[in-house]
Amino acid sequence: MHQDLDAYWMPFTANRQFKKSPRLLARAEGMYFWTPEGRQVLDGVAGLWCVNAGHARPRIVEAIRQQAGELDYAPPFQMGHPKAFELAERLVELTPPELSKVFYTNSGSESVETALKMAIAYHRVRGEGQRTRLIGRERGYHGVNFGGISVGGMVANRKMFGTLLAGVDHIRHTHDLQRNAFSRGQPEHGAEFADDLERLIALHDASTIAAVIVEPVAGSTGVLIPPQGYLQRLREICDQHGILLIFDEVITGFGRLGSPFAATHFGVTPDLMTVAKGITNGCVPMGAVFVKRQIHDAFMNGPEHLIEFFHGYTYSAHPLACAAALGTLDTYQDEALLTRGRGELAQYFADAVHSLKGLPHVIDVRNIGLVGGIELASIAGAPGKRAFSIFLDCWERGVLIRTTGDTIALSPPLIIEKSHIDQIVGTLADALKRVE
Ligand code: PXG
Ligand code: PLP
Repeated sequence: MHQDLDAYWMPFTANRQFKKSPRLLARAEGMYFWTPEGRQVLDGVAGLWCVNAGHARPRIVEAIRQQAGELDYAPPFQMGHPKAFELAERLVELTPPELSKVFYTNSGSESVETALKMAIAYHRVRGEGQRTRLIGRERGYHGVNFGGISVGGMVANRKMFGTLLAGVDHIRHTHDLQRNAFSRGQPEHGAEFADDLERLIALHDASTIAAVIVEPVAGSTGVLIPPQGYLQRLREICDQHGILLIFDEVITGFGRLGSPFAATHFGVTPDLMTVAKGITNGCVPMGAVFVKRQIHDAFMNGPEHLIEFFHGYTYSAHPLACAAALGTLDTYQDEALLTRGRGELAQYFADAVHSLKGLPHVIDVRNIGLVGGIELASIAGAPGKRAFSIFLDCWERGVLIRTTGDTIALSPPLIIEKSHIDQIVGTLADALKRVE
């Protein structure tokens, strides 16, 4: 390899370390990547929590190929194309029935910005323009744009970027190792963490608060699974106070938990729901915001010739993305992938990840659907270093995992078989035994 790596400033990457010993992927199919040298690497993280149907699936590839030759681009403002409408109808068949309107974006970050703007504007069109505050949660991840990092709760993503959005506050996170370590599925303790919202309501008054945004299961910040009853309690408090509840389902959407969405999985329906990633199986960038009909309808009151919501992207409803999404939904349907992460396979996955309990440095194992989190004790003074060593070791031995801080995250494609689970967890176990 004599490729020049200089010009590309890589995202969320230790650029200098990477360029000294690059990790390149050249091809992918099914559960595997291949490096330019032809080394096979098992994908334990569905790319970046997005390739839910596995790589290079024929119906998706063919849909994109055909679309590129048929309609490469169509302006989305004051114009439309058939697949954008077809996709919307297909999508809202999968969501809780109340979430029956969909607005397209190009990423999770854009979905979050869109949902936050919709929430504030919704109150304004209803004559409650004083409801402008946004409430996020500690250890939340909502993408990297200004709204998302403002409501987000990861200090590294926030501290470099000034004062962020005004009028944002955060409820506490739900991580409680002392009471909940090594829980299978939803932890038993901590529904009362939702009551922290009452504290912020007492401080700011409900009449100033537009919305609360949370990830039903926090992914990027280390696989934090909601305690039993927690999401129900958040929903109740929002309802009592006229506050909109936004679920950020960028990771949990499209089958990750063993149901189409976390909302369907937990039986708690938010007012708005953001998605991305699995909507196109990661093949073409796309995101979306689902909203309740009454939220959409609140905007539909002015003269008919006027634009109702001053928001949108050049690439909203991009034809290639719509085609990829339709091919993706076909694939999910053909293979019943959106519910594959429950039942026997999820049991097997849960048993496998929990078998890591007792290995060196492991202080917690968490799981839900086809998501696993393995939290390690940090090396004193070097947080994240131990998990990153494990990541490098697994990569050398042909398994791609993901780490955040000292938590290892597993989120394999939903087509995974038991033999792949054995390989991922076996490789991880060996790495844990070797690591300093
Ligand atoms: N919300 C949530 C809940 C996410 O997980 C985003 C918004 C932003 O989506 P985009 O498409 O703008 O990246 C995400 C993205 C990780 C990791 O390693 C997770 C994400 C992105 C990058 C890394 O956990 N999730
Ligand atoms: N910046 C400039 C100068 C633009 O003209 C546009 C869109 O027309 C944008 C940014 C926004 O780009 P996008 O719609 O792809 O988000």
